[in-house]
Order: sequence, then C-alpha cells, then structure tokens
Amino acid sequence: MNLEFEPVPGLLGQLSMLRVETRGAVVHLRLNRPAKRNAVNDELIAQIHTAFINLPPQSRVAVVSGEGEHFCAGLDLSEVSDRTVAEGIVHSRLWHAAFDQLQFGRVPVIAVLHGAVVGGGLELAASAHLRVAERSAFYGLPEGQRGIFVGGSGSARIPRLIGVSRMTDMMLTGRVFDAEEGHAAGISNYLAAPGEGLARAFELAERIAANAPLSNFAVTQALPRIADMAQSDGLFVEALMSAIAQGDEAAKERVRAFLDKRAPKVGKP
Ligand code: 1HE
Repeated sequence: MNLEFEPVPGLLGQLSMLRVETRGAVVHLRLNRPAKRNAVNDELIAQIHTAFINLPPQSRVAVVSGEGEHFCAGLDLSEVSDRTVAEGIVHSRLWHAAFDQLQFGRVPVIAVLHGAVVGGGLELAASAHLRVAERSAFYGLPEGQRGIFVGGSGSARIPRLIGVSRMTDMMLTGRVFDAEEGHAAGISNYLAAPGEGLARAFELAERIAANAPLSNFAVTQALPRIADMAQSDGLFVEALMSAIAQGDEAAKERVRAFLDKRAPKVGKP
C-alpha cells in the first residue's frame, strides 16, 4: 500500500511532539519524540489531548503510531521526582482526560505497536479501539520496579484486555510479553510483520471509515459502557442504541442494498 500523507494545517500541524497527517478520511498521529523513545512528558500528554479534541473535520478514523524504534517508553521518568502527592493526582487526571478522548472521542482509533509498548505506552495502546502489533512489539508494566503505580488509566483498561491476573503478574514480577504472547493474551487484534503494521492499520481504517457513522458511534461509545453496566441496565441502553441506529437513513439504505442484492454477503467481497 502506498502511504502518502498530507500535512494538517493550523494548530495540529504545529505540535512539536506529535506529527499529524491525513490520508483521505484517516488521520495519522505519530508520537514524535524518538530520541526519548516517545516517553510521554507533560507537554506530549497535553498535545495528545489537544489533537484528539481537534481532529480534522473530515477524519472518520484515527491511527496512532510511534516514530523510531519503539512505540512508547511510557511516562517520562525525568519528571516524576519533582511532583508532590497533590500534583501527582492532577498529573494522573491529565492522562485520564487525554486517553478518554481517544476511547470516547469522535472517531474509532487504531494503534500500531512496535518495539517497546511499556508503562504509559501500554496504557495509551489500551485506550485505542483496535491494536495492530508488529512482531517486534513487547509489553511491560515496569511501574512495579520503578516504585510507582499505573496512572494513565491502565488499571481500568488493561485488565479489560488481558485480565487482572496477567496484569498483576506483569506489575509484581516485571514479566514482559513478546508480540506473540501479547497477542495470545488479548493485547493485539492483529499481528503484522515488522514495518507492515501501518499499512495493515490503514487497510482496517478504510474499512471502518466505510461503515455508517452511527454504527461506529454505537460500537465505540455504547459497547464499552454497556459492558460496564449491570445486565438489565445494559440491555435497556442496547435497545435505545439499536433503535437509534436502525432509524438512521444510512441503516435503511444499507439494508435495502442487501435485500436488492447490491451489497456483499458476509465474508465475500
Ligand atoms: C526515557 C524513558 C522514559 C527512555 N523516561 N527517559 N517507563 C520505563 O520504565 C521504560 C524505560 N525505558 C526503557 O526501558 C528503555 O529506554 C526502552 C526499552 C524503552 C528502550 O531502550 P533503548 O536501548 O532503545 O533506549 P535507551 O538508550 O534506554 O533510551 C534512549 C533515551 O531515552 C535515553 O536518554 P539519553 O538522554 O540517555 O539518550 C533514555 O534515558 C530515554 N528514555 N525511556 C525518560 N520512560 C501515567 S503513569 C505511567 C507510568 C509509567 O509509564 S512507568 C514506566 C516508565
């Protein structure tokens, strides 16, 4: 696949640690601090937040990747020791706000993982809706060894991918999963050869962008919330969401297209 991007004008084009480009309906945000292995300092977390609340209007899917040899080395450890307890709480809440914009922002998000996906880098990856992992990816939660705890939503999001038991193991023992182990544990949805993750993500992104926007909205916004609810509350929300999606003209046209034999069958192009 020929991945030609266009730079984004204005605010998003001027961010110093995040390269933002578009390709049709897909916006690509690349962590751009390779000399520090894309470690996330206060400035970068602010830029991630800013970018996700100001995505270009034509974007229908976002792809997040990392420049250089690694996806993301997590929290920038050089800033940790300067904080008081109160500042630490506020700092964690800034990460929550930024990553909430990934999970509950306007568009589905795909993360492309390679090299180190550790600490806050894994928290960032877990905030995306789908993960494509190149075979170079490895996953760790070195917070346990650094004397700290996850603070970027990892305790809420990572167990939903791999379970509390695996996360406990990673944090207590420093266990690192390679790409295959991470895939088997549920971190990634797709595995790709080194250097091929981005093309795979764009292929998926284009498929997602072709869905009815309201269906994508229901999947990214309603589904995870329903999973957090008591079953009877969840079923009530499901009924509302399903009726809203079905009532949309895009749904009616897609159903008509199938009945008129103008739409592909499941599993066939
Ligand atoms: C950093 C960071 C960082 C690299 N903060 N500066 N995260 C960690 O505990 C992971 C720490 N990093 C590593 O284990 C390794 O750097 C990697 C496995 C990711 C990459 O290794 P490598 O050999 O490619 O790079 P390097 O030589 O270790 O690092 C290159 C530079 O990046 C070097 O700086 P330099 O000035 O000496 O060139 C490193 O110091 C710097 N660097 N990682 C600061 N993390 C919201 S709470 C989340 C809590 C956490 O995320 S805790 C986990 C933190």
